[in-house]
Amino acid sequence: MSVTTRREDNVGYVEIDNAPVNAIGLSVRQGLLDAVRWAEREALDRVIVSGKGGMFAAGADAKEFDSAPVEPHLPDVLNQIENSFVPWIAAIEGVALGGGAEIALACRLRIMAPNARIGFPEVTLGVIPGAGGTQRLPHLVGLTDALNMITSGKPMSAKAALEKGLIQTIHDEPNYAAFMVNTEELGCIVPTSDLPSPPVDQDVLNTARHHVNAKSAGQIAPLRAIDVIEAGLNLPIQEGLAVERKAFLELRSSDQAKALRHIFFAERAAKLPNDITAPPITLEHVAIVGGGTMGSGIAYALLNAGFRVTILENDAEGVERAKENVETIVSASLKRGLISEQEASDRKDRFSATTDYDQASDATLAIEAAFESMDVKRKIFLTLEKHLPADAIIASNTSYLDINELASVLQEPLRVIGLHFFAPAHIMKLLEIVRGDKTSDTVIATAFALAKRCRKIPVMVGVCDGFVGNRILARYREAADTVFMDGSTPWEIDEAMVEFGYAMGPYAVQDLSGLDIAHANRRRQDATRDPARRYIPIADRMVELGKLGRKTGAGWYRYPGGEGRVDDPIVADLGIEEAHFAGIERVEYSADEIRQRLLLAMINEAADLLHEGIAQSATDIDLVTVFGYGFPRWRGGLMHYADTLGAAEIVKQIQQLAKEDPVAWKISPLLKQCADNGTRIGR
Ligand code: 3H9
Repeated sequence: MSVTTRREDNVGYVEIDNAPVNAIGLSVRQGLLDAVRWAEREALDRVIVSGKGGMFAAGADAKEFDSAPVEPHLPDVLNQIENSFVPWIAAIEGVALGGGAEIALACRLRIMAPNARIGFPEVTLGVIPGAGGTQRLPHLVGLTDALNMITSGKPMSAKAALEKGLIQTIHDEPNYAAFMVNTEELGCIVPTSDLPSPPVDQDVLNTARHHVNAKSAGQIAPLRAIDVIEAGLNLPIQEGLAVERKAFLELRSSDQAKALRHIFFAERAAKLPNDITAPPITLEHVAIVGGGTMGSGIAYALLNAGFRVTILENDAEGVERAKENVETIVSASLKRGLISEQEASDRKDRFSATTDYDQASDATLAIEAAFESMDVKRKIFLTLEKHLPADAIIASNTSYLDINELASVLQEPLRVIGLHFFAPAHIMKLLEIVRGDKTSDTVIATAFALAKRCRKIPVMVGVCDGFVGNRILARYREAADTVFMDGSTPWEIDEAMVEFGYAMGPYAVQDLSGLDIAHANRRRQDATRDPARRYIPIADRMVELGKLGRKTGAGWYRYPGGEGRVDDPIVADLGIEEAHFAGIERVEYSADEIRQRLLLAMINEAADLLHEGIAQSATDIDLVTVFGYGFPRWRGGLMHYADTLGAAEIVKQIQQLAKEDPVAWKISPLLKQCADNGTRIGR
């Protein structure tokens, strides 16, 4: 039974019981409808609806969205609840999201536990509220707040919901508070739909549209939500609901909604592979070597997850810098209201920084986050081996280097793993877990357990230069530089990729991270680079000119006075010059041609990663590209997007490009295979 009913005196208790999150699937909808009839039959004086397990309801069951809707539909069920002569009260603990929040709107009264949250995250799944959210919410909170809540998808606290008029009461025990409501007063409460609509305000609607265009460019659902909310302001409720339902059903089967559902479920399915059954070791104290930006970000991520953390540094200056870095993150989190004073001081108590490795002698995990040099990292590994327990895990945060080579310096290479965090490590959700040839299952299981505790998305990858993410990134940048040298400007390339859905193009991103890191990498790769492969020297010239990005005031763009960004004709000239030296006749690429080259280059590389077994699945590549590299989430990740093009079409286009440069555009065998067999890459 997904909904249980119980009667006490004249009060009916209806409990949604559909673990783990009380998603509102068919059986819940049917159960709620039956409960309406039951309460009326029993002539109860109220129904108190709640969710089992301290969770009201996480919304409609998104797993059902791939099939045709089945009756009873949620909007009809909620109409019945709202119009029943037995008034319903929502007693909300945990979260009331999407359809869950819509159940609450159909009730006469909404009571929330102090730490509960309520919201309409539908746009994050590419849809809009489809069971009255867009129509009833403005009646309670007004137009501006309804637009904010629905277009942002962000849930709000009980306190905010009370202030906005979304709920009437906050109580530690919502069920008890609902029981105590005076029957006569309850009878006088008007159904949400019967409250007056706020007036149409074009300024407010325009601001919302402007905001959505700036924040969620390319996404259909938030704009559609505004249209539907606007339509409802002038329509009787049932007509407004019909407009909402039509838009919801259209969006539900849209490509964007499919892509967003894919990522939603992929994120939750990122777990330890089934064939690894070894239990993880218990971690309590973690040592981090290096307290720079990356090391201190990792430290804070671990402090947040409840670990004791010691940063190990070379000298007193390094110790001070590490302390300052962590302190800065703690203060910023406190200032932003992400943690309380108590939580901030608790994090500080669990943190230390020192030059004395013996202070980490009981650490069961050490993560090296030092300078990207094999020699430096080898030395650190040997020192850690000397000071840490013999079974402690020794991990490297390297972005490119060979984990097997690093592991080989230790007596027990099975204790070595790569933990590739992304900067800023306390914010970015992706964690590439790099499995070395000898890494033990226990160590892998512990890495996945660590990721879960830190609320990161773990993706297991194999050893190669750059693993999954940075190998694709290198190919993306190479394709961009080639297009630049052969005819475009960095700003044209950036604009084309922003139009595709990236928040920033490849050149603006490099200016943020600095051009020196990629430069050092290129020098490391000089010895092994395929001499037949075309080399684009523009980035090297940028470094020679001291244009290292924002930190030097100029990179691919100029940043006069540290503010704003201006296109730099000197940079554009570098492309023209290098093309001239190489005897290349430059061409003008359209935005579509730019996108085609950059995206196909990434897809081809990603297919090679799958073919070589470095990536375990196409979905893993989707997670890496979305959560580590800014690929638009609403396109579902690189390989999900590739499947919308189809392997045969991709191969055809690459074959065309290969006529210009057969080395750079060597088709991945996997793509060829999928094209020949007519199969999806994401399978
Ligand atoms: C909607 O409501 C449309 C309506 O307006 C109109 C209808 C007509 N469906 O996240 P977790 C699963 S659209 C199906 O790890 P947490 C999830 O896959 C919906 N399954 O837990 C996972 O499964 P597994 C609007 C769902 O504690 C398990 O539950 N609602 C759904 O970290 C645990 O999930 C949303 O967008 C779902 N809706 O976080 C809310 N939700 O164990 C989406 C979760 O097999 N959900 N699952 O891996 C969330 O934000 C989080 O899950 C929540 C819990 C905060 C609730």
